[in-house]
Amino acid sequence: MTDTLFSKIINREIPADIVYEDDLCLAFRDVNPQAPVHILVIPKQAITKIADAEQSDQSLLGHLLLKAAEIAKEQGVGDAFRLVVNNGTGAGQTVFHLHVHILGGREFSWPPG
Ligand code: DGP
Repeated sequence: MTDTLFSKIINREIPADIVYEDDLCLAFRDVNPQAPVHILVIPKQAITKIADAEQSDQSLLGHLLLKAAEIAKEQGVGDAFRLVVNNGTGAGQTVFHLHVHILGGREFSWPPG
């Protein structure tokens, strides 16, 4: 896949407010927050979107979700937080490097818009 803004954040070519990093993933605050806590968790291995993930990505995808829940807890949002993965332009995906949004710190309604 082609490089995106998020590869540049991984490579420290553009700045970000990084809250967590390990060998597999990076988490940083969204530049356009939609909630008091809005963090993106991305794999260092670039996957364009969740629909393009493969069986071999199973453990990486599990890692992203487990870390997202841990980070939400660390950020003090309690039990009320939302994880969102937008897939494709029609669903609101604007950056084509898989990312899990962690949203917390406010009330959420359902269905989402
Ligand atoms: P999505 O619409 O699901 O593809 O989400 C992309 C998110 O990425 C969006 O909420 C805004 C955020 N974003 C875009 N560019 C940057 C950037 O350069 N830095 C940071 N921290 N976030 C960005």
